[in-house]
Amino acid sequence: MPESQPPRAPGSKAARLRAQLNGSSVVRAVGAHDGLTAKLVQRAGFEAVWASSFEISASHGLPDASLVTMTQYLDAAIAMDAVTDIPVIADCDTGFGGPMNAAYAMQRYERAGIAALCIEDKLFPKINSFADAAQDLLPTEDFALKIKNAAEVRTDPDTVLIARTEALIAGLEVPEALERAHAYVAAGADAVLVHSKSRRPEEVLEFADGWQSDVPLVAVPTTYHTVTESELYGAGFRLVIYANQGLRAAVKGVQEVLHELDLATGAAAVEERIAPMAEVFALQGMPSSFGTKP
Ligand code: SPV
Ligand code: MG
Repeated sequence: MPESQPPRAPGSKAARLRAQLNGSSVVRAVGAHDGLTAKLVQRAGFEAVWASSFEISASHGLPDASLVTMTQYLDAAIAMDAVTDIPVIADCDTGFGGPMNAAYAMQRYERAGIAALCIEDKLFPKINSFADAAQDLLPTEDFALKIKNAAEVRTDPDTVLIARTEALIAGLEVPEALERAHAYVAAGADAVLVHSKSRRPEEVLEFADGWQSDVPLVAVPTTYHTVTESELYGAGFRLVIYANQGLRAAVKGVQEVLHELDLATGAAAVEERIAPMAEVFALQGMPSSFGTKP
Protein backbone atom coordinates (compact mmCIF):
# COMPACT_ATOMS: atom_id res chain seq x y z
CA MET A 1 0.00 0.00 0.00
CA PRO A 2 1.26 3.55 -0.66
CA GLU A 3 3.09 5.23 2.22
CA SER A 4 1.46 8.15 4.01
CA GLN A 5 1.40 11.67 2.61
CA PRO A 6 1.34 15.13 4.26
CA PRO A 7 -2.10 16.56 5.07
CA ARG A 8 -3.63 18.75 2.39
CA ALA A 9 -3.65 22.51 2.83
CA PRO A 10 -6.62 24.13 4.55
CA GLY A 11 -9.03 25.30 1.92
CA SER A 12 -8.57 22.07 -0.02
CA LYS A 13 -11.57 20.81 -1.93
CA ALA A 14 -12.08 18.20 0.80
CA ALA A 15 -12.06 20.86 3.54
CA ARG A 16 -14.49 23.00 1.56
CA LEU A 17 -16.85 20.11 0.94
CA ARG A 18 -16.76 19.13 4.61
CA ALA A 19 -17.61 22.72 5.60
CA GLN A 20 -20.39 22.91 3.00
CA LEU A 21 -21.94 19.68 4.29
CA ASN A 22 -22.31 21.33 7.67
CA GLY A 23 -23.50 24.63 6.19
CA SER A 24 -26.87 26.30 6.01
CA SER A 25 -27.85 25.30 2.49
CA VAL A 26 -28.04 22.13 0.49
CA VAL A 27 -24.97 21.04 -1.48
CA ARG A 28 -25.84 19.93 -5.01
CA ALA A 29 -23.66 17.47 -6.90
CA VAL A 30 -24.26 16.43 -10.50
CA GLY A 31 -23.08 13.24 -12.18
CA ALA A 32 -20.25 13.34 -14.70
CA HIS A 33 -17.92 10.86 -16.36
CA ASP A 34 -15.00 12.84 -17.77
CA GLY A 35 -13.29 16.22 -17.73
CA LEU A 36 -15.72 17.81 -20.17
CA THR A 37 -18.86 16.75 -18.35
CA ALA A 38 -17.33 17.76 -15.01
CA LYS A 39 -16.59 21.21 -16.47
CA LEU A 40 -20.19 21.49 -17.61
CA VAL A 41 -21.34 20.71 -14.06
CA GLN A 42 -19.07 23.41 -12.62
CA ARG A 43 -20.06 25.98 -15.25
CA ALA A 44 -23.73 25.43 -14.53
CA GLY A 45 -23.09 26.52 -10.94
CA PHE A 46 -23.28 23.29 -8.96
CA GLU A 47 -21.18 22.83 -5.86
CA ALA A 48 -19.74 19.37 -6.53
CA VAL A 49 -19.20 16.71 -9.18
CA TRP A 50 -20.44 13.16 -8.66
CA ALA A 51 -18.02 10.79 -10.43
CA SER A 52 -20.84 8.37 -11.15
CA SER A 53 -20.16 4.65 -11.64
CA PHE A 54 -23.25 4.53 -13.86
CA GLU A 55 -21.99 7.37 -16.08
CA ILE A 56 -18.39 6.17 -16.20
CA SER A 57 -19.53 2.63 -17.07
CA ALA A 58 -21.91 3.98 -19.71
CA SER A 59 -19.11 6.11 -21.17
CA HIS A 60 -17.24 2.83 -21.75
CA GLY A 61 -20.39 1.41 -23.36
CA LEU A 62 -20.70 -1.03 -20.45
CA PRO A 63 -23.27 -1.84 -17.79
CA ASP A 64 -22.74 -0.48 -14.27
CA ALA A 65 -21.90 -3.91 -12.88
CA SER A 66 -18.36 -3.79 -11.43
CA LEU A 67 -16.91 -4.36 -14.91
CA VAL A 68 -14.91 -1.12 -15.02
CA THR A 69 -11.86 -1.45 -12.76
CA MET A 70 -10.88 0.71 -9.82
CA THR A 71 -8.04 2.28 -11.78
CA GLN A 72 -10.38 3.18 -14.65
CA TYR A 73 -12.80 4.82 -12.20
CA LEU A 74 -9.90 6.56 -10.50
CA ASP A 75 -8.50 7.85 -13.80
CA ALA A 76 -11.93 9.24 -14.67
CA ALA A 77 -12.19 10.96 -11.26
CA ILE A 78 -8.69 12.41 -11.67
CA ALA A 79 -9.62 13.78 -15.13
CA MET A 80 -12.68 15.47 -13.62
CA ASP A 81 -10.75 16.82 -10.64
CA ALA A 82 -7.90 18.18 -12.77
CA VAL A 83 -10.08 20.59 -14.73
CA THR A 84 -12.50 21.78 -12.06
CA ASP A 85 -12.30 23.82 -8.85
CA ILE A 86 -15.25 22.15 -7.18
CA PRO A 87 -14.87 18.92 -5.16
CA VAL A 88 -15.24 15.54 -6.82
CA ILE A 89 -17.26 12.96 -4.90
CA ALA A 90 -16.14 9.57 -6.18
CA ASP A 91 -18.73 6.84 -6.44
CA CYS A 92 -16.57 3.89 -5.38
CA ASP A 93 -19.31 1.25 -5.64
CA THR A 94 -18.63 -1.47 -3.05
CA GLY A 95 -15.07 -0.26 -2.47
CA PHE A 96 -14.07 -2.56 -5.33
CA GLY A 97 -13.96 -5.75 -3.26
CA GLY A 98 -13.45 -6.51 0.43
CA PRO A 99 -12.26 -4.35 3.35
CA MET A 100 -8.68 -4.29 2.07
CA ASN A 101 -9.84 -3.12 -1.35
CA ALA A 102 -11.89 -0.35 0.28
CA ALA A 103 -8.87 0.80 2.29
CA TYR A 104 -6.69 0.68 -0.83
CA ALA A 105 -9.26 2.73 -2.73
CA MET A 106 -9.20 5.33 0.05
CA GLN A 107 -5.41 5.55 -0.20
CA ARG A 108 -5.36 5.81 -3.99
CA TYR A 109 -8.20 8.33 -4.27
CA GLU A 110 -6.92 10.44 -1.41
CA ARG A 111 -3.40 10.46 -2.83
CA ALA A 112 -4.90 11.64 -6.13
CA GLY A 113 -6.57 14.57 -4.37
CA ILE A 114 -10.18 13.40 -4.61
CA ALA A 115 -12.28 15.12 -1.93
CA ALA A 116 -14.78 12.39 -1.11
CA LEU A 117 -15.41 8.67 -1.54
CA CYS A 118 -18.77 6.96 -1.39
CA ILE A 119 -18.89 3.22 -0.66
CA GLU A 120 -22.08 1.14 -0.70
CA ASP A 121 -23.16 -1.95 1.23
CA LYS A 122 -24.00 -4.23 -1.72
CA LEU A 123 -22.10 -7.42 -2.48
CA PHE A 124 -19.19 -7.19 -4.90
CA PRO A 125 -19.70 -7.49 -7.87
CA LYS A 126 -22.61 -5.10 -7.67
CA ILE A 127 -25.16 -4.11 -10.27
CA ASN A 128 -26.79 -0.71 -10.75
CA SER A 129 -29.48 -0.01 -8.17
CA PHE A 130 -32.19 0.41 -10.82
CA ALA A 131 -31.35 -2.82 -12.67
CA ASP A 132 -33.99 -5.52 -12.53
CA ALA A 133 -31.67 -7.94 -10.73
CA ALA A 134 -30.88 -9.31 -7.29
CA GLN A 135 -29.59 -6.50 -5.07
CA ASP A 136 -27.82 -8.49 -2.37
CA LEU A 137 -26.34 -6.76 0.65
CA LEU A 138 -23.29 -7.49 2.76
CA PRO A 139 -24.04 -8.24 6.42
CA THR A 140 -24.00 -4.99 8.40
CA GLU A 141 -20.85 -5.84 10.37
CA ASP A 142 -18.94 -6.76 7.21
CA PHE A 143 -19.74 -3.45 5.56
CA ALA A 144 -19.02 -1.56 8.79
CA LEU A 145 -15.57 -3.16 8.69
CA LYS A 146 -15.03 -1.76 5.18
CA ILE A 147 -15.93 1.71 6.43
CA LYS A 148 -13.68 1.31 9.46
CA ASN A 149 -10.74 0.17 7.36
CA ALA A 150 -11.21 2.96 4.83
CA ALA A 151 -11.54 5.58 7.59
CA GLU A 152 -8.45 4.31 9.38
CA VAL A 153 -6.08 4.66 6.45
CA ARG A 154 -7.14 8.23 5.72
CA THR A 155 -4.24 10.63 6.11
CA ASP A 156 -6.24 13.82 5.61
CA PRO A 157 -9.00 14.15 8.21
CA ASP A 158 -10.92 16.34 5.74
CA THR A 159 -11.39 13.58 3.16
CA VAL A 160 -15.09 12.81 3.28
CA LEU A 161 -16.14 9.16 3.58
CA ILE A 162 -19.77 8.58 2.63
CA ALA A 163 -21.38 5.26 3.57
CA ARG A 164 -24.25 4.34 1.28
CA THR A 165 -26.93 1.92 2.28
CA GLU A 166 -28.78 0.02 -0.38
CA ALA A 167 -31.15 -1.52 2.18
CA LEU A 168 -34.24 0.07 0.61
CA ILE A 169 -33.04 -0.90 -2.89
CA ALA A 170 -32.72 -4.49 -1.64
CA GLY A 171 -36.35 -4.44 -0.48
CA LEU A 172 -35.73 -4.01 3.25
CA GLU A 173 -37.74 -1.61 5.39
CA VAL A 174 -36.75 1.79 6.74
CA PRO A 175 -35.89 0.51 10.29
CA GLU A 176 -33.36 -1.93 8.84
CA ALA A 177 -31.86 0.84 6.68
CA LEU A 178 -31.58 3.04 9.78
CA GLU A 179 -29.96 0.29 11.80
CA ARG A 180 -27.37 -0.24 9.08
CA ALA A 181 -26.70 3.47 8.63
CA HIS A 182 -26.20 4.05 12.37
CA ALA A 183 -23.70 1.15 12.41
CA TYR A 184 -21.80 2.74 9.53
CA VAL A 185 -21.57 6.05 11.38
CA ALA A 186 -20.24 4.20 14.44
CA ALA A 187 -17.61 2.68 12.11
CA GLY A 188 -16.41 6.11 10.96
CA ALA A 189 -18.64 7.37 8.11
CA ASP A 190 -18.83 11.15 7.73
CA ALA A 191 -22.13 11.12 5.84
CA VAL A 192 -24.80 8.57 4.95
CA LEU A 193 -26.39 8.14 1.55
CA VAL A 194 -29.71 6.33 1.70
CA HIS A 195 -30.65 5.17 -1.76
CA SER A 196 -34.21 4.51 -2.88
CA LYS A 197 -35.90 3.48 -6.09
CA SER A 198 -39.32 4.55 -4.89
CA ARG A 199 -41.29 6.85 -7.19
CA ARG A 200 -42.17 8.93 -4.15
CA PRO A 201 -39.95 10.65 -1.56
CA GLU A 202 -41.84 9.35 1.50
CA GLU A 203 -39.41 6.46 1.97
CA VAL A 204 -36.29 8.63 2.29
CA LEU A 205 -38.21 11.25 4.28
CA GLU A 206 -39.26 8.53 6.75
CA PHE A 207 -35.62 7.50 6.96
CA ALA A 208 -34.60 11.08 7.71
CA ASP A 209 -37.30 11.29 10.37
CA GLY A 210 -35.77 8.33 12.19
CA TRP A 211 -32.18 9.55 11.83
CA GLN A 212 -30.53 9.82 15.27
CA SER A 213 -27.25 11.48 14.38
CA ASP A 214 -25.71 14.81 13.37
CA VAL A 215 -23.98 13.09 10.48
CA PRO A 216 -25.32 14.63 7.24
CA LEU A 217 -27.65 12.67 4.99
CA VAL A 218 -27.32 12.34 1.23
CA ALA A 219 -30.17 11.81 -1.28
CA VAL A 220 -30.20 10.75 -4.92
CA PRO A 221 -33.65 11.82 -6.20
CA THR A 222 -33.61 9.96 -9.51
CA THR A 223 -36.95 8.15 -9.27
CA TYR A 224 -38.57 10.34 -6.60
CA HIS A 225 -37.74 13.42 -8.67
CA THR A 226 -40.81 15.37 -7.60
CA VAL A 227 -39.17 16.20 -4.28
CA THR A 228 -37.59 19.66 -3.97
CA GLU A 229 -34.19 20.57 -2.57
CA SER A 230 -35.80 22.56 0.24
CA GLU A 231 -37.99 19.61 1.23
CA LEU A 232 -34.91 17.42 1.38
CA TYR A 233 -32.90 20.03 3.31
CA GLY A 234 -35.77 20.50 5.74
CA ALA A 235 -35.80 16.75 6.39
CA GLY A 236 -32.07 16.69 7.18
CA PHE A 237 -30.45 16.00 3.80
CA ARG A 238 -27.36 18.12 3.24
CA LEU A 239 -26.17 16.72 -0.09
CA VAL A 240 -28.42 16.10 -3.08
CA ILE A 241 -26.92 14.18 -5.99
CA TYR A 242 -28.42 14.55 -9.45
CA ALA A 243 -26.62 11.40 -10.49
CA ASN A 244 -27.25 10.99 -14.20
CA GLN A 245 -29.36 13.82 -15.66
CA GLY A 246 -26.41 15.14 -17.71
CA LEU A 247 -25.66 11.80 -19.34
CA ARG A 248 -29.32 11.18 -20.08
CA ALA A 249 -29.60 14.63 -21.67
CA ALA A 250 -26.53 13.91 -23.80
CA VAL A 251 -27.86 10.53 -24.96
CA LYS A 252 -31.21 12.02 -25.96
CA GLY A 253 -29.60 15.05 -27.64
CA VAL A 254 -27.06 13.03 -29.62
CA GLN A 255 -29.66 10.45 -30.66
CA GLU A 256 -32.01 13.13 -31.94
CA VAL A 257 -29.33 15.00 -33.87
CA LEU A 258 -27.90 11.82 -35.42
CA HIS A 259 -31.37 10.71 -36.43
CA GLU A 260 -31.98 14.04 -38.13
CA LEU A 261 -28.57 13.89 -39.82
CA ASP A 262 -29.33 10.42 -41.08
CA LEU A 263 -32.56 11.63 -42.72
CA ALA A 264 -30.96 14.79 -44.16
CA THR A 265 -28.73 15.25 -47.18
CA GLY A 266 -26.09 17.29 -45.36
CA ALA A 267 -24.93 18.74 -42.04
CA ALA A 268 -26.85 22.03 -42.45
CA ALA A 269 -29.94 20.24 -41.13
CA VAL A 270 -28.51 19.99 -37.63
CA GLU A 271 -26.26 23.07 -37.46
CA GLU A 272 -28.70 25.15 -35.40
CA ARG A 273 -29.17 22.38 -32.88
CA ILE A 274 -25.53 21.73 -31.99
CA ALA A 275 -22.97 23.72 -29.98
CA PRO A 276 -20.71 25.96 -32.06
CA MET A 277 -17.06 24.92 -32.21
CA ALA A 278 -16.20 28.10 -30.30
CA GLU A 279 -18.22 26.88 -27.36
CA VAL A 280 -16.36 23.59 -27.26
CA PHE A 281 -13.06 25.48 -27.59
CA ALA A 282 -14.09 27.56 -24.58
CA LEU A 283 -14.90 24.43 -22.58
CA GLN A 284 -11.57 22.93 -23.55
CA GLY A 285 -9.74 26.09 -22.51
CA MET A 286 -8.32 26.56 -25.99
CA PRO A 287 -6.25 29.79 -26.01
CA SER A 288 -7.76 32.15 -28.59
CA SER A 289 -4.42 33.22 -30.11
CA PHE A 290 -2.41 30.03 -29.65
CA GLY A 291 0.05 29.50 -32.50
CA THR A 292 -0.68 32.77 -34.31
CA LYS A 293 2.08 35.27 -35.10
CA PRO A 294 2.09 38.51 -33.07
C1 SPV B 1 -24.38 6.29 -9.93
O1 SPV B 1 -24.64 7.38 -10.45
O2 SPV B 1 -23.56 5.50 -10.39
C2 SPV B 1 -25.06 5.86 -8.71
C3 SPV B 1 -26.43 6.28 -8.51
O3 SPV B 1 -24.51 5.10 -7.97
S1 SPV B 1 -27.45 5.05 -9.16
O4 SPV B 1 -27.20 4.94 -10.59
O5 SPV B 1 -28.78 5.47 -8.87
O6 SPV B 1 -27.15 3.79 -8.50
MG1 MG C 1 -22.92 4.11 -8.87
